[in-house]
Amino acid sequence: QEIIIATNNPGKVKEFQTIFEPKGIKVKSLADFPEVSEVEETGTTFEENALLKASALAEHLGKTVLADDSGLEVDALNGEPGVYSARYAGTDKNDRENYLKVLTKLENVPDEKRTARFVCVLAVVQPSGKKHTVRGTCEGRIAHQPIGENGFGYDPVFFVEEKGLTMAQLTKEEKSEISHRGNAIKLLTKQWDELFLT
Ligand code: ITT
Repeated sequence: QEIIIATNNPGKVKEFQTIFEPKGIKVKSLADFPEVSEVEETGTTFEENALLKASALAEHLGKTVLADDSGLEVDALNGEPGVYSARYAGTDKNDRENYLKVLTKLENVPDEKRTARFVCVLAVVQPSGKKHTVRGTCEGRIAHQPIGENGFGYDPVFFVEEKGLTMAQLTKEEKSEISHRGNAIKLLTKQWDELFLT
């Protein structure tokens, strides 16, 4: 069994592997299909972008494909960086530059106003054109400085209340249990048989 995920992000691939490989499901990503060119994420919602990415690859391969569009919503920044999370500090910038931009913008914001959430929308598109999306979230707060080495993206500055640690201090397994991506996968798994085997 295998699952094809329309992503170029190695951090996401690792997390999908953490969840699917123990179940004997092999995870393939865009790295396995170098002939496929990148899709422009022109949508204004996570749903739109996830569907854009999944549809393009499903059409190309003639197989059922999953895509993940995700990001960080900071309440004090009116939901920014949102769908622009991957390129918040600019298209040529890295994860660290992106989260430092968030920290700078929140410099004088007190703890109780630093609430935020990670959002992950998973889209499944079948060759028949049948489509479905699910949305998983994870609530937290923006830390005052980066802590931790694990994960990717904004994990070092995302403080998870119930653990008393940042996302980047959790192991892959601990993160998957509580993360937006883990929650979205749980939802999708629950609905899978009814959606795609009928
Ligand atoms: P693909 O489109 O190829 O999947 P991408 O990195 O461009 O890769 P997105 O457009 O969905 O993907 O952007 C997601 C960004 O949101 C990602 O680059 C991180 O900055 C952030 N993000 C998403 N999930 C995250 C997580 O679990 N931990 C930390 N940051 C995350």
